Amino acid sequence: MNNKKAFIFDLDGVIVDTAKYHFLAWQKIAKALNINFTHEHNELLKGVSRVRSLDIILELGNVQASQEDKDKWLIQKNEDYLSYLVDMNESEILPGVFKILQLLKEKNQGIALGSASKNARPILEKTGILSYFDVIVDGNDVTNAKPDPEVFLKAAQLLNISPEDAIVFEDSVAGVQAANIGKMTSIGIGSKTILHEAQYIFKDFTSMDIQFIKSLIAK
Ligand code: B16
Ligand code: MG
Repeated sequence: MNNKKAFIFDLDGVIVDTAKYHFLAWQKIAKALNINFTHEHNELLKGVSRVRSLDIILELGNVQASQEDKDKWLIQKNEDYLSYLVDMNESEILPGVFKILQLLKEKNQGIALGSASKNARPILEKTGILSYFDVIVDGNDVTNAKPDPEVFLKAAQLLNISPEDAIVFEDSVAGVQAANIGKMTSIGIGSKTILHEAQYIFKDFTSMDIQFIKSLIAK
């Protein structure tokens, strides 16, 4: 029996905490438009594409805008977001992630990235973990956003592994739903209350033991 599985990692909120930088960049746009944008609102943007994120913020402030303005703000937001990533290095990898990546490599498992972000590659490069990934599927490669499972199905397909043998690590509700819809094993990373639809939930990777990963490989 072939025990090779596809382990698919979301990026923001799973491998690195870039949500704080997205927040700062969106907050600047919101402030300029007189929209009240809080940390709570920021939760709504997790796992959501850049374009949809702007629409959510405009809806919060009841602001109507032309496509031209929206395009301008999307560029401004991304330029500002990228400025926070300039000094990014391996210290920004979330606790426990490295250990899991190493274990999966040792066990010859398929490792993929499945992220909505269009900035995924430079983030993996800057944090020094790009070489761990056999496959990268990000916001540049998909047309349907999570909870559509396209991003994860593509990753499993590129690894040549069936969806039933894929395990997804996700911090967003939409991402957990995408994994479930794709008939994959969903592992929520974060709050039990928020991610209750996941098959397994861990606060972070430090609370996940090696035995658990080994049991997923053996299934
Ligand atoms: P970008 P993930 C998502 O990444 C973020 O959670 C979400 O907040 C962001 O809007 C989206 O990427 C797009 O990011 O502006 O870099 O293309 O969680 O799917 O890894
Ligand atoms: Mg995420």
